[in-house]
Amino acid sequence: MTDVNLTAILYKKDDMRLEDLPVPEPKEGEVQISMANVGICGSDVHYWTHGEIGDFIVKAPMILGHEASGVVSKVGQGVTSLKLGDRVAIEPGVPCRVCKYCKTGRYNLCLDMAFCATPPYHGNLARFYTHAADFCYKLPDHVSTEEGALLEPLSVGVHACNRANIGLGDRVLICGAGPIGLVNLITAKSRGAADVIITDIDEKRLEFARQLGANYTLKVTSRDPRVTAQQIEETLGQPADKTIECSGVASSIRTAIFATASGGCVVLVGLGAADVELPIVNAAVREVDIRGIFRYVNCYPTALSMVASGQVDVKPLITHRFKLEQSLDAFEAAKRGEGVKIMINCERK
Ligand code: 572
Ligand code: ZN
Repeated sequence: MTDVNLTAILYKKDDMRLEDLPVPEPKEGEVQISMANVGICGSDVHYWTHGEIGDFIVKAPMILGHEASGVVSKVGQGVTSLKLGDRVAIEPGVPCRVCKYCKTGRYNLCLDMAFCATPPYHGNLARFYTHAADFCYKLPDHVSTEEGALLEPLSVGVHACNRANIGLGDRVLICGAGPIGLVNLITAKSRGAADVIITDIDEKRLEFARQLGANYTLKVTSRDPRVTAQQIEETLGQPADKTIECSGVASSIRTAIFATASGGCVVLVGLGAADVELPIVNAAVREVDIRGIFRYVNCYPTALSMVASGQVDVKPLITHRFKLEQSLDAFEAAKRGEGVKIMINCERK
């Protein structure tokens, strides 16, 4: 196969193909990017294995990938912020810029957001891709393109910790030690959390979390959320000030509420069943706020500063590396639940 713009396209459920597509040309305000690294997200795997997430259904072939970085290879008309050869991290969601959410700075809530690899919008797991220049962030020389790709999941951690208002001295509970639990762990620690306890049902994931700086870990064994909450309180010496729930599992969300101190906050990051029974009166009468997040907003600059300053090290999150040509193997490994972050390198040889 000729390979000018080798691209990973999802045709339908269980049908991802590598094909050579035309090289896209940057429109006004856009840059063309020679892709460097793309991390695999749970949603990429889910679209591949199920063909849909909630109301978002793959009805036409869709290019996968949204945790990405690359090198500017062409500059569209009117772009002055970037030049040929700039290494950039790509913020994958481009909003409408004119609605009330965009105009008040909460562009993540924009109803017209074009988000990479969310139907009907293409992602960037390819050799070449075009993107709005103002949603590309130039990487300093000492920040790698792998770190640039990791700014995407890190931004989810930054937004969740912003929503929980995590700060100096906080005792934080993180439920779930998958990639998103881990970026929240890193972010909470860097914001000065005194103690972070992280829970999971998988001991290997907890060991990984300890290596990344978790003060305490708890392997969840009880089916009773009150029992698990009691174990968390005993470990921390008191209930958690703030909790970030990253599993989306109903029993874990219940645990999150019971384990959070009165006046505290639970941020729901993980998404599972659409309807979940919760101890809502317990939360209400103890003034435990329950907040959601939708991706992130204004977080890329913060995530980049955190990495560029050396305050956080995201590189240990990468456990597997594949070339673009090996994308199917990479997705198979992700489907098997191997490792933490699987990174695909899109550079030619
Ligand atoms: O990296 C951003 C991100 N956001 C995810 C999932 C994976 N990666 N979200 C969960 C799913 N929702 S959604 O609204 N949707 C499929 C568009 O259910 C978006 C946020
Ligand atoms: Zn994602």
